[in-house]
Amino acid sequence: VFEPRNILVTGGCGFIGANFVRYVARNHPHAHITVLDKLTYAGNPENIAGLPPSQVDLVVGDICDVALLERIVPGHDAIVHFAAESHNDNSIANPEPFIRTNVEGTMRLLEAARQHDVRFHHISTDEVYGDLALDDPARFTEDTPYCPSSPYSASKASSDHLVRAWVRTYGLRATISNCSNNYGPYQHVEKFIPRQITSIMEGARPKLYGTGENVRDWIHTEDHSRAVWAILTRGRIGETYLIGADGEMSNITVLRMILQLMGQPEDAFDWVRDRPGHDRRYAIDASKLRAELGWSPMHTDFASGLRNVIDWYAEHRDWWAPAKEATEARYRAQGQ
Ligand code: NAD
Ligand code: TDX
Repeated sequence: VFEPRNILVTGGCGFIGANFVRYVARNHPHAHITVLDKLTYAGNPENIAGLPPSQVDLVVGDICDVALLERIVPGHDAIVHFAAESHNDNSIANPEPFIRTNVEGTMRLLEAARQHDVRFHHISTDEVYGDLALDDPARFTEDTPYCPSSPYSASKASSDHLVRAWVRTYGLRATISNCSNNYGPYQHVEKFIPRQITSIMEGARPKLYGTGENVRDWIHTEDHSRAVWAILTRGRIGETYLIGADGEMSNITVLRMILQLMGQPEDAFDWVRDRPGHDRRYAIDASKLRAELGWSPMHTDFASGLRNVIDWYAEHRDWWAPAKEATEARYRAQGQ
């Protein structure tokens, strides 16, 4: 078992990164975490506020900044790399930052990890595998061929290939995880679940893309954090692990659950323009992670998870309200 003492977490002020930092601070208090985050529109220092300064430091900066990496990487025994441009719709509107942060940024971190012999864990997505037909019984496994659809998923696929090359060519001690759609607290209001919840809270109607039949495989972000910790500390070097909690659901089903939980009629939403190239279905077979590392999800009741998330957004209006109007303005410009 590898027990990291000084962990560099990139993107630790974003949704999943911040949940991971909070998870580690709570469950592994012997570990010190340095968060490296550029604080883009998606990063918010509030997401890690209140954690003991003896456990967590924030460095505001860009993963593409070689001089900065040279200064802060030495002394860390692990890098957990969450930082990314993460939203498909943004990548369709403007792909450039996705290539810079997700591809070039990952290369810069890999180089720093190689130079200083630091264990590396790369956070990626199931979207690198493309999509499945709605009626296909198959699910993604670690052997599914890469076939990304959007500029975002192509940039994440590129980053995965870079990590593999650094393992094979330079012997970097690295692992990769590809996770399905996360939900939980601190998720940006541009994403499906928080967008709909906060729109209803503002008296606006949710917006469903296309037919609403697209399927996503939902996992609670805390189960993602537990899986990442298991892979970081006990995973085999050079391996990829898929992370998913058997949470397949169509978008329209999720939306109707949100409407019902919030006391709205089930048809109180608008159909809007579909996402270009919209992936139909994602589905994860997490057998390898379950069998090798003994991981299984704790949040298996999606309806109660969703209720907790609705409560969280109700209690944290000050956190999301400042981003809401700008986000909706961007969507309006795209007809979504
Ligand atoms: P997010 O957009 O909420 O957060 C991304 C964070 O990275 C932000 O804090 C942002 O400020 C930071 N960042 C962006 N560019 C940076 C740069 N150049 N230098 C330093 N920091 C930078 O994203 P998220 O949803 O939390 O996703 C985190 C990771 O998990 C990503 O790698 C994403 O591809 C992956 N992932 C996400 C999901 C999901 O459902 N959201 C599922 C699977 C994998
Ligand atoms: O308003 C909306 N209406 C709608 O119908 C939005 C924002 C989305 N959708 C649909 C598109 C997708 O089918 O809901 C589904 C989920 O959309 P997103 O929240 O944008 O997530 P997705 O595109 O599936 O990607 C997410 O999971 C994989 C994350 O954003 C990625 O970072 C991760 O890699």
